Amino acid sequence: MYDLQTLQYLFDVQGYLVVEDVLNSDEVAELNERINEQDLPEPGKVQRFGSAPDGPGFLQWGKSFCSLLDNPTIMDILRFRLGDCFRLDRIYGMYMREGMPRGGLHADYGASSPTSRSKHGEYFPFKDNEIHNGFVVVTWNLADTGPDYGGFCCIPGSHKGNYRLPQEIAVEPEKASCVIIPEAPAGSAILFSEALTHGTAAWNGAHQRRSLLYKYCVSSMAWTSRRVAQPEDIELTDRQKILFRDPADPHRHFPSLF
Ligand SMILES: O=C(O)CCC(=O)C(=O)O
Ligand SMILES: [Fe+2]
Repeated sequence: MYDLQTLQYLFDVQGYLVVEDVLNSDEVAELNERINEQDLPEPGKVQRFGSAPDGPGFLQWGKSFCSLLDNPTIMDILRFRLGDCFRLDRIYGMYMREGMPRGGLHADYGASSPTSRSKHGEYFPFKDNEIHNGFVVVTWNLADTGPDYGGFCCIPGSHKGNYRLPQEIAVEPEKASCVIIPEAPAGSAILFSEALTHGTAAWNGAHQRRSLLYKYCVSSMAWTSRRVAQPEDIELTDRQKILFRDPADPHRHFPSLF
């Protein structure tokens, strides 16, 4: 794995980052086993599972899901994006079977966002060598994803873009060479800024896509008015509990995670 400085550089210029081998094969198998136990409907009409809010979502399915909340490798990377104080805003799992179609390209902030009023190219304030960029998603891949299969796709660098996504790319992203599907094997985590133009590519793998998405934001922000609940009967660490707090000003009303 690259050192933190290099990861910071790559995350900044690309708007996303793939960190491989964060989980070993036993850890991936354990998470998959817990998901198998849920007897979820076949992916098809539904593409999401274990969402929260409301409730604790898939965090209730076992301690291994809670350990991902503050995985040490990922926490260090999140820290340089979100500062010392950030919260968990929402979670969900994504599963797909062969032949499932793509979703639309979108971004929640910046030029292509339908709602954000943040100035184009300015959602990404860089101050004192830190990027306090609002929302970062950590996607844990429990099955191989990449150009051969599908899964997460994005336009690298688009988080700094000043223009809206052109219609001809939005309509046929699979034909646009600027839209990439990063190689992200089982056990890897994809981190991306919600300001990045991204989406879900059609799934062509014979195996099921399985990813767990954890969405974090700076402590003073919130996406929804509802909160992810702590799981019952699973012991969380003090640090993990901080992630469930209500939005508040960093440091003054929200403690540091570090
Ligand atoms: O991983 C994917 O398929 C994309 C998920 C997505 O659009 C999101 O998390 O906002
Ligand atoms: Fe998205």
